[in-house]
Amino acid sequence: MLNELEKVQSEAAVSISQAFTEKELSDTRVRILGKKGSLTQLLKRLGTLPETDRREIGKRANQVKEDLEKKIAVALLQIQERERTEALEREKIDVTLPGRRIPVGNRHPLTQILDEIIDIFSRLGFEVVEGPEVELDYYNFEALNIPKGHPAREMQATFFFSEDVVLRTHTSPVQVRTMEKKRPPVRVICPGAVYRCDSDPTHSPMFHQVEGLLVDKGITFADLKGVLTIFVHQMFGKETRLRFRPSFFPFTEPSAEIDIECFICGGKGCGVCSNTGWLEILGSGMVDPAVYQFVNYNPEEVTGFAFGMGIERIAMLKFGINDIRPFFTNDLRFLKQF
Ligand code: 2U9
Repeated sequence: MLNELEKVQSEAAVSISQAFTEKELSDTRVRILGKKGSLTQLLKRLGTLPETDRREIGKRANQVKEDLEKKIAVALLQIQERERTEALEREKIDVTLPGRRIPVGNRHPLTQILDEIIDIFSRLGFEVVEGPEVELDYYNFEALNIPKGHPAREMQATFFFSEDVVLRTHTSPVQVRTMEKKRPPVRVICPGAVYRCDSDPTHSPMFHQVEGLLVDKGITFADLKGVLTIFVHQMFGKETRLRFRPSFFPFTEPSAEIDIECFICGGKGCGVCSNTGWLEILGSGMVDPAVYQFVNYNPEEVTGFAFGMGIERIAMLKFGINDIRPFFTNDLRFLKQF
């Protein structure tokens, strides 16, 4: 039995030294000292030995047990120490490495132009108001003095949902809705997407407008000229020459379009300005009294002016782009240039 004890001890010592992980060591411990472990089996047989042998072999067996328990404890400490060192090595951070560059995006060129327009009119006391893109024929046409059969309806190739429901062709319905809700003074700008069945290099079936409306007691064409001159000078530079050219819109009377001197040719005439020397950038006019009837404003008490512009057109002029489509195709090579 002493021989068997020596054999268990030496085999167990080898197994303990070979255990690489805590799990392997714990399995080894069970194989030696567990209920059915090699040493436990031997110890159970001690009772069958004669009295004299039992004491001597029992003493030896206890020494072996203590020795193996100590070896297991030491091995455990070594495994834990090695695993800690390995983890530290694995998780080492080189704080001297340069950081990873985070790509910085930029605002869409149309958003940049819109933000600039909003800033200018905010400083002049205008408030931003938005409204639905799917609109009633009433707000898009009727209340703007464009009755059924009016030629202006054909000019704005409209997308219809039904006879009464359209995709708005301009943001003017937002001003009508604003006037329905609020008594004068009204001083709003209305940005948003609008839709017209039109598509070529300079027209997209969806584009963006900013329209504005100012209604109060005693507003005259001089206010229109003053406000829109300030806008043009802040948007295109205070040296920019501009002119008010008579025009016609069903919802304004009188009406005027605003041109700026062509900054490509300096007014001499070129391809961009179709040899006129001027670039059209805004439409405007005094609100037609007929429009006030629809919103229960009294044209004897209040007057006002309105204006409208295409954001894509302003962006194309400011950035020198001759094609509207890249604004909507999400090509980063285009968008990153602005
Ligand atoms: C109300 C009364 C009047 C809005 C106006 C224009 C002139 C205009 C065009 C510019 C280029 C549209 O994008 S574009 O094709 N707009 O010229 N818009 S006055 O007049 C209004 C609006 C609402 C109640």
